[in-house]
Amino acid sequence: MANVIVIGAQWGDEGKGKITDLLSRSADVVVRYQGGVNAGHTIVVKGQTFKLHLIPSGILYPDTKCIIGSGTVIDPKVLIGELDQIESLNISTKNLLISETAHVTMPYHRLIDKASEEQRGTHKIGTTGRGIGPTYADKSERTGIRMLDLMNPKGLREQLEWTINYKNVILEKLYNLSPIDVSAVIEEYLEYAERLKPYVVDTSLEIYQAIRERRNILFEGAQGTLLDLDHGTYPFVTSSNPVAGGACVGTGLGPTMIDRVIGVAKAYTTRVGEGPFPTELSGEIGEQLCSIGAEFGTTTGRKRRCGWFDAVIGRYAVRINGMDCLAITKLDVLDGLEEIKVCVAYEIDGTRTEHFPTSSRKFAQCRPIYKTLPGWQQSTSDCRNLEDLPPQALDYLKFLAELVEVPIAIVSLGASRDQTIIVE
Ligand code: 2SA
Ligand code: MG
Repeated sequence: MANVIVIGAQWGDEGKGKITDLLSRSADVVVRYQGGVNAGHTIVVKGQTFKLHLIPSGILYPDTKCIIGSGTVIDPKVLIGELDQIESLNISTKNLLISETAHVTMPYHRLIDKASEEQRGTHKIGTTGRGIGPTYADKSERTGIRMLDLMNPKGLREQLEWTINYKNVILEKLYNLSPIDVSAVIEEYLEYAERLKPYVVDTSLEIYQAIRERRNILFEGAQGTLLDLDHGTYPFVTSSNPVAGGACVGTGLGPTMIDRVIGVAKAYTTRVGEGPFPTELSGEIGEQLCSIGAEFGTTTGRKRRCGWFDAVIGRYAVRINGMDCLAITKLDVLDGLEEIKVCVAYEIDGTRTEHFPTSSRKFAQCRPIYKTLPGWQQSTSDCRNLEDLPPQALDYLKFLAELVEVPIAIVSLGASRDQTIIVE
C-alpha cells in the first residue's frame, strides 16, 4: 500500500469515509491533515451508530495509529466528546496522537463564524457554523492558540486574557453580541488541556519515523478539491487545503514521501452550502438522487444539492491533486434512472471549454454540455466484480474514466464494506 493520500474530487461528501475505512485495514498509520469539526462521517460499531468529526475511523482497529496533524483545527470540546464515545465502547484511544502545532477552535470562533454569515446576508458562504474560517483566519493573522499553548497553563492565561479581550471588542462593536467571560473560558480550556495532554506530541516527527520504518501511511483528506481555499470555487470554499498538496503542508512532510493519490468521486455530484454548481438538478431527478442517496450532511444535517457527474471538475481534480486513480462511489444510486447525463465540457459566452475556470463569476456562467447515456434500470448493489455489472453501468464507468483520464480502481455500490468492487 505504501504512503497514500485519499482526497475528495468534488465538493466533499464523496464517500471518502468508506474508502479510507477500506484502506485503513492495510494502513499502519492514518493521518488527518486539514479541516476540523466541519468534517464528519458516521460509523456503526457493535450495533451503535456514532459520528466522528476529528478522529480518523482507523481508531477502531487495535493496531492502527491515528494522527490529527498540524494543518487541522481542533475543537477540544468536540474531540473530548469523541474520545468519550469511543472509550464507552471499550475501545482504547491510546493510538491517537494530536499535533502540538494544530490550532484550537475557541468559543469566539464559533460565534464569529455564525455572526459573520448572518451579516453577509445574500453573500453568505453557507458554512457549517463550526468556527472553521475564524480559527484559520487567526492562524494567518498570528493570533491563534495552538495545542502546545493549551499545554502551558501560565502562558495560556496571559495569551487568552489578551486575545479574548481583543475578540470581545469585535463581538460587541461589530456584531452586537455579549462579551465572553475571560476567566470562565480559561478555566474551561485548562480542563480540556488536562484531558488531551497525553495525546499531544510532535506528530511530524512521529510520521517521519513511521516512514523510516517503512510503515504504510494513509493521509485522509476532509471536504473536497472544489472546497480548497486556493484551488476551489472561492469564496465558496472552506478555509483549509483539502487537495493532495495539503497533506504535506498539513503534516510537515516532504512531497517525495508520498507514493500515490487516490481521488474519490460520487457517480453524480453533490454540494452543500452556497455557490455555483453547473450540473445541479432542480427537478424530480435531483430529488430522487437526494432521497435514494440519503444526501444530508453528517455534521449539520443540511440537505445536499444534487446534480449530474461533471467531468470538467473530474479532470480538474486529477490535475490539481496529481491523482493516480479514482474511486467511484454510490453508483447504485443511479440504478433506477432511464437515462444518465454526464457533463463533458462547458459553454461560456458561446465558447466551448474543457477546462475549469479559475473565476467563480465565470464558473457561475458555465452551461454544461451533456452527453446522455442509457441507464441500466436494475440493481447493482449485489455486484462484486466488474463482470457482474449491467453492460450500461460498465459503459458508464468506462466513459467517466476516459473523460477524466485516470483509471477507476474502486467502485462502491452501497454503504457496507462488502458492497465494493476492487478493479484489478
Ligand atoms: P466551513 O464550515 O467554513 O468549512 O464551510 C465552508 C464551505 O465548505 C463546505 N463544507 C462542507 N461541504 C460538504 N461536507 C462537509 N462536511 C459535512 C459532512 C457537512 C455537513 O461531512 O457532511 O454536515 O453539513 C463540509 N464541511 C464544509 C460548507 O458547506 C461551505 O460551503
Ligand atoms: Mg462528510
